[in-house]
Amino acid sequence: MVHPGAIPQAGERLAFWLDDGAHGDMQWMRETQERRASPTALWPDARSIILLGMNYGPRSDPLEILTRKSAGNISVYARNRDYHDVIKGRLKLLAQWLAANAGKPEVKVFVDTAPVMEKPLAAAAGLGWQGKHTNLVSREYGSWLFLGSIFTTLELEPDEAETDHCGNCRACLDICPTQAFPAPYRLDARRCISYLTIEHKGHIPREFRAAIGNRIYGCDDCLAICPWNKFAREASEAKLVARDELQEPSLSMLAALDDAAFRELFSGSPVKRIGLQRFLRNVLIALGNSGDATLMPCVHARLADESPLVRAMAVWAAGRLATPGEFEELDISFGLVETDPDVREEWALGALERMGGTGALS
Ligand code: B12
Ligand code: SF4
Ligand code: SF4
Repeated sequence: MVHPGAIPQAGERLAFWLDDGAHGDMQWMRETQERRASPTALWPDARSIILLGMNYGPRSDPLEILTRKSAGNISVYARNRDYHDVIKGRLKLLAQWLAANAGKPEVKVFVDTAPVMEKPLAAAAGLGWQGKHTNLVSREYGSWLFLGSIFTTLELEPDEAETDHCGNCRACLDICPTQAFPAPYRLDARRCISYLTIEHKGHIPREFRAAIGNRIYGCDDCLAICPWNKFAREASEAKLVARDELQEPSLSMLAALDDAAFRELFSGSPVKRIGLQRFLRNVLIALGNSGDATLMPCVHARLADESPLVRAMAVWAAGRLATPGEFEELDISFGLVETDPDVREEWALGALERMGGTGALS
């Protein structure tokens, strides 16, 4: 529990982050800046904020799947139901109890559904501390807590803030595949695989594609490497335990999904929110990184996809998997008739790379 004024530094830090452009094309972060920076601006009548964490600890080490290159790695938080739905239900029950038992105060519940800085608030409420990877780390659950909050007009006694237990450790900073941390406690979202594969709607810049490996939705590396996970426990809420078919799905199965099959497979999961085209973009990057030439037919089948976003990554993947001469033949069949400028550029850069050039034009 904290009072609304408990995070005086957060607004300034948010402004620094936004002014630096670290939010990339998440324009909604800028649009909600004032309310996000201050819980009082969000709801002037709020007197107390109750912070809650929900454990979603994985069954096995998420870093292991990264070595199985013909499978897609979906980040732990998205392997079953959307946490917004799961947690909101729980928070509402608690809020109802509060309303009925504490003199009918006004209550509002949020799980990343309003502009609330959940991490610094949770740290101020003693749930954990913001680690150098910027997420909240708990001494009891490691990195694996979802956060939510209940705002109320009720005056409650505040808890003590948790202190920083990172010490000299920098494991999360060093493991990041795309060097997304310009400094400890600061994340440049534009370089983060979570942002690139989930939030970013356009083509993924060439410089990050190889580093993405088989991460097709989000990334857990900085969370998974944290030594405090030795205290982590497996999620007890069944809706947050990985569904078998999303634990290690084969890239060939995923690349063949049509819209209906995509919606069915990811029904209730946060993955559904990015839509089939962005999802296939990510799967094709993973195929290109698989080093498995037997997967070339999956890539071939997407070279004539109706979406330029998908076609572009099919070309990139073909450039990485095709046998000598094969890419050049495909270029004659598909590249010469391509009309989209971005996809044409992928053909040109792919050809250049295969000739030993850098392909560093974009
Ligand atoms: C935008 C966003 C993203 C963006 C940007 C992430 C970021 N670090 O800002 C992207 C898309 C990259 C992202 C990725 C992920 N996200 Co996210 N995301 C959010 C969201 C909506 C807002 C976060 C925010 O306010 N960012 C703005 C920056 C400025 O705030 P900040 O990160 O707190 O920055 C602080 C530090 O920089 C610190 N600081 C700055 N300088 C200094 C100096 C010192 C010395 C110190 C101590 C601190 C410090 O002060 C800042 C203010 O507190 C929250 C939900 C919410 N409403 O809070 C979820 C949330 C943070 N995400 C979450 C999760 C699970 C993830 C992923 C793990 C998902 C995944 N597996 O792919 C990754 C983790 C990547 C990472 N290392 O952060 C959870 C984190 C839970 C937790 N235990 O902390 C949240 C809270 C959602 C939830 N309700 O559970 N996310
Ligand atoms: S989520 Fe992945 S890419 Fe993003 S900061 Fe962490 S390790 Fe780096
Ligand atoms: S990995 Fe190390 S530096 Fe990073 S959050 Fe965990 S304890 Fe802190």
